[in-house]
Amino acid sequence: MLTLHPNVQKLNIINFRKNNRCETSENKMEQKNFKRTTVTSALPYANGPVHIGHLAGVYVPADIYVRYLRLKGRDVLFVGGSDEHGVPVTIRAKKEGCTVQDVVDRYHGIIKKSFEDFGISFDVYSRTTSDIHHKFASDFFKKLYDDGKFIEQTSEQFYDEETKQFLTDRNIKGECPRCHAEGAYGDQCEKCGATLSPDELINPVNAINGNPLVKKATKHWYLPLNDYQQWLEKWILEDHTEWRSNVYGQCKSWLDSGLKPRAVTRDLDWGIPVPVEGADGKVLYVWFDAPIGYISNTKEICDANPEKYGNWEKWWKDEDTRLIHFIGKDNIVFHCIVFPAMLKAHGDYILPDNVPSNEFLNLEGNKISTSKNYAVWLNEYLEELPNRQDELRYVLTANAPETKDNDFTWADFQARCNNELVAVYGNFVNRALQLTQKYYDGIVPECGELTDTDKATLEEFVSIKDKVETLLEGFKFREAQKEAMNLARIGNKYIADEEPWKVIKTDPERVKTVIYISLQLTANLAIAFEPFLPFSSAKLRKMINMPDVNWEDLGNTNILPAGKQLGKPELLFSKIEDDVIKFQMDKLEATIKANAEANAEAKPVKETVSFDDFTKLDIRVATVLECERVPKMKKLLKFKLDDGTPKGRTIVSGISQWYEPEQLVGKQVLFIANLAPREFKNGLVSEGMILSAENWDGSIAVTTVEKQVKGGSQVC
Ligand code: B3M
Ligand code: ZN
Repeated sequence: MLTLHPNVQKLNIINFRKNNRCETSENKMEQKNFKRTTVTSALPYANGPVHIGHLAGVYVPADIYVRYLRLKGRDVLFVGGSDEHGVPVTIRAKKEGCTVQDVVDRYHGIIKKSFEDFGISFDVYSRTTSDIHHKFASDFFKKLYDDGKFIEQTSEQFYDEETKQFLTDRNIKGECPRCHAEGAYGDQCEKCGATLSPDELINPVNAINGNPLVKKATKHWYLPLNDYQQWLEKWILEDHTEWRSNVYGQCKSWLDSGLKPRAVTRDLDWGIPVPVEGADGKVLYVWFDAPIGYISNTKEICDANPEKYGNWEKWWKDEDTRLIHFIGKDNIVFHCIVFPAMLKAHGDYILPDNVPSNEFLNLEGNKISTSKNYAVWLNEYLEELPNRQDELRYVLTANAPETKDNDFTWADFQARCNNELVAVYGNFVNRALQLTQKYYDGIVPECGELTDTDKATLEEFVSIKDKVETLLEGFKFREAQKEAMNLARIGNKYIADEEPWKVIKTDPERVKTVIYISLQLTANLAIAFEPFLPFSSAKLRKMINMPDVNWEDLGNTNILPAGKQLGKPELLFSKIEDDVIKFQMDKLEATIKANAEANAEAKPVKETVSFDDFTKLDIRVATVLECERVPKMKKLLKFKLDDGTPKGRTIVSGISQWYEPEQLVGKQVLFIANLAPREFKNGLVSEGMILSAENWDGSIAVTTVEKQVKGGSQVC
């Protein structure tokens, strides 16, 4: 058996790491020789508090990335702020019966505090109502105007003669031309999801007061995106093939359908006045001024703190600066097409090098909605689960919607906290530190002879740095965090296998080595988790008396030298009890119920159909022979029906939330017998549809017949 002094061992292992260095981790930053990175994260509208969807989609990934760059000693500036213009804030003010300024002041404060509370480590978090921003955005527009980069166009737009106002798309409501739901907006029907223009709405009215609308001519300035089409095609489709496929795909589809001029001004009384003559009552379109907010906020912090940040221009105009935008998927077109075209038109600015955009996070299977109050609000979370920021950061990253929409559920939150943070990471660290305390008065023991298991364990964890770095540089935060947790798993398995609490009775010398190795692993965990879980890393560093984090120490097997006095051990994480989860579930259910009650009026009757059309539908009765859940498709129930044929019929229905399968066996149900079969992703085919009624609260009841009939009987 080979014996190594820890220092020799350290050298060997560092060599091992160098030799095994994975080529791909030679990151882009080094290849391109960027000197610094400007990281922006979307400016949330100050029309409500921020929720877990915001955190998961944008702010936690951006923060992980920035913390990592800082730990690597890179020059980085993290820019955020509130988006305080646009229609959403004005709608909120009308709803709350206060001024728009009141709304943005209140929510800017709440949002800023939530970000601070969750450790989102902005260098600057400002607002688009600041004087600096107003001047900056106004000057930006003026330069483009003076340089002839806009086209002026007069068009007919919807106008409310009583309030003497032109209405933006969002402020117009009417009947959806597709699904005929009432209350569709001028830009989108929330019921069927169709993207609309106000002209398509049936009976458009003012969404605020219900007034009828007329068409009236108005002049606006447009950025002719079509002029940038070719340049954008090359810059994105050829030069940025490394962008995430969701981002690249969305850009490609916009480019493929051909870009058109886009209005950059609006008729509105809230926003930045258009700085040219003849533009009274007009303001810059919110999507024109908001991204400029990234630049003006940079200017604000640099001007206030030049020793620390230098001149603002180096963060936006120097080719050696790498610009990264963190956003959600609904913002892709603005950050990849519109804003770059604005920057290009201006001419002085660098362009984003990457735009890591996430998909959406759902909540318990439903869409998160600010207007429906259906969300986990960050400010409320911290009141109800105090000091559990890292638990939420952990679960949101573990479930990050990086490549597809994902679902947050409280059951998963509890399971990940208890089975991973508490049972793996926390448990390992606690054992290592408590045993050090108990056997060695909290002093790191000497490392003795290494066994094969020791060596294998050490070798496993020296590769962690390369793995985590490669993943973080590639914006794969979910995988990167998984690697950090794997390190904890290695430690947990090691200490459980070595059982130092038993060995102490027979071979106390051996225990010193086991504890020594466990403590080095603990120190590595504190470093590896630092970008992801900053609060618990700080707590752990205090426990192991390691005030500074040196990222380069990751993978080092001799961080805490023998003889070092450690701090007092405490539990790193504590269990989430069932009552906490129940409280949250009850709260969501109460919101769903309140929304359902508010929408309880009967739905309008659909378009009349002829008797002939009606008789085309073949509705029949069947008896449920079998009913079961479908693996991996949790909304579905699979029915085997007696439909009067020898073969029977299989129908799949999305009603598992409302019935246990056994409740339905033996029941007679109505179904459509001549509906085209539908195939699900897993190959399952549904041969028709069971008819159900939707109750006022959104719950579902299957339809049945008043007395038993033969399977296959036709409804007439
Ligand atoms: N406020 C939209 C949003 O919150 C918008 C982002 C602006 S980023 C410049 O999704
Ligand atoms: Zn619709």
